[in-house]
Amino acid sequence: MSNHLYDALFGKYSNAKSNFITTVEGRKITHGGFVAMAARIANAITSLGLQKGDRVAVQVDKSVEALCIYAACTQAGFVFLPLNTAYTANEVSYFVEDSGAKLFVCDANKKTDMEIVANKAGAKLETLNMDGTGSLVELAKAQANIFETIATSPDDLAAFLYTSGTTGRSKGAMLSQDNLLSNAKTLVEYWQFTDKDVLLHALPIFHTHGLFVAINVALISGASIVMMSKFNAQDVLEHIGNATCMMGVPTFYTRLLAEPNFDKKAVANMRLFISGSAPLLAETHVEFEARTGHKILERYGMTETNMNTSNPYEGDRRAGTVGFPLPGIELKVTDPETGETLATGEVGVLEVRGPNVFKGYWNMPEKTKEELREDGFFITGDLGLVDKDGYVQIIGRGKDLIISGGFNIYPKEIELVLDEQAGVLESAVIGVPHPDFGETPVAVLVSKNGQSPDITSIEATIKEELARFKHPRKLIVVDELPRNTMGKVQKNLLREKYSDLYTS
Ligand code: MCA
Ligand code: AMP
Repeated sequence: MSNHLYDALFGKYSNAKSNFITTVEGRKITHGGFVAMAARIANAITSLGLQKGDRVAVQVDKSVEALCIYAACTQAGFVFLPLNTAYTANEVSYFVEDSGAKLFVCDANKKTDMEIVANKAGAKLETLNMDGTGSLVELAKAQANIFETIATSPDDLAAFLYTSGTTGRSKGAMLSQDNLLSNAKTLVEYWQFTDKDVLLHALPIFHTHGLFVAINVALISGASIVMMSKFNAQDVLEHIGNATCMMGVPTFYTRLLAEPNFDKKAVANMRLFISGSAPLLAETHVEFEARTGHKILERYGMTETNMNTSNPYEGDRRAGTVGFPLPGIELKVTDPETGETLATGEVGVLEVRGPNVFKGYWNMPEKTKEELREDGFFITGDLGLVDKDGYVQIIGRGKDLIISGGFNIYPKEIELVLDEQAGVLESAVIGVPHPDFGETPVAVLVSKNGQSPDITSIEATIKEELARFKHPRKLIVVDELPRNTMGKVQKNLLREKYSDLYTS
């Protein structure tokens, strides 16, 4: 029976002895071994009563077994829902409940808290730990190495990835099998991946970049992976000699440049460095080329669309641009008020259409309608232009979003927590430049009736409610927020005022 995504990514490898993953700890997994392990996990999850279309929420550290859950979901037609490991139990609770997940897999260390989450959502709970142990793996051990692949159609859902929204409520982006497969196939060709490639994989596997871009591209091309559980510049230096390519967020590249040994000799075996998820500063491009002889290839994507544009593999990779729309993907720049298409060089909202564009937000038809036009164009909320040579430039964001080290932070989510705190009348969270993370959140608070907010207690609440990467780096108390004549908070003025808190 045919299963669009599984057949293309995993099915073709059953029994293959070729090397798929080598971890930096020295563990080796063949393609065939991986497929068999995924089949055991598919059998295990099915034995829990899950059926095609059911959601499997997963908040686990990066491991081969964690990737096998993704493969198992694909084979059995479950919808894979990976979650950032930094999310607190409060945050996770919303995702598990909202998605109606039937199974939630977490680290055994978090089991006590997560049992409450799973029970509240009516989901079954299993565990998987960083070292590959856990109740799910125990259950899988007794299962057969073969799983009868469930037939799917290209439009069947493969994954939900939650992205926060400007209203503070996260939205589950529904990605179909074909959304993922069409994009990965395009990227393999565009970036010329082959089975000779060795991808140094240091990204987390709970987001589009580390999961769908990196893993799917490797699987389609037959490239093998050197897997690190998380990015660390020293580890990259140690293993880059065996790799041919790497994908990273800009923080990876600035951290590597801070290493004196990161030079032409260290990267002699490499053919390609790709950057995305956040803007790469032109100065990083320039410094990187001077140090390594390589021009970083910058591309642009979104959770809702996978990858939209890329600088060329052969041809001029231009700093400050994200290249051209990928083959099969249309991109236009429109007037944010009227929706009219703008001329070359004019700044507006970027809209994209193609087989990569998601199916809408789970249980949010109104939100879907606001962002996904009837003619198939998705309104990205990014502001940019197409220059006379056809290169797309991202100039800014129409949406109130901060990107810190490649993780998205929606100020509204933090403001909602801050506004509830004793002594706080209102708040505004802004992103300010940061040398390591690109941007970092800073909260500006207005005190209520002259009371001074208790910063220590507010920080404790934030810690309880929000993932570490969302914590404002600084809480600043002011008398009032700047507003325009319509009463709207002028965050641009706050950004200007605090722009050099961390850079000079
Ligand atoms: C960790 N911390 C962070 C971040 N990561 N704080 C802010 N922003 C972050 N991104 C916290 C840690 O919990 C720690 O807190 C402190 O900051 C410093 O930790 P450090 O060891 O320096 O951080 P790290 O663990 O090295 O992580 C930094 C990182 C990581 C390697 C840049 O954040 C990362 O791998 N980012 C990649 C994100 C990504 O994959 N994005 C793709 C999204 P404490 O000191 O209290 O312990 S997909 C996407 O955007 C679209 C589709 C696209 O186009 O790709
Ligand atoms: P996410 O919601 O995690 O999918 O993040 C998508 C957002 O990341 C986009 O809407 C952009 O604002 C930003 N982004 C991704 N790649 C780039 C890039 N190369 N340059 C600038 N911004 C980027």
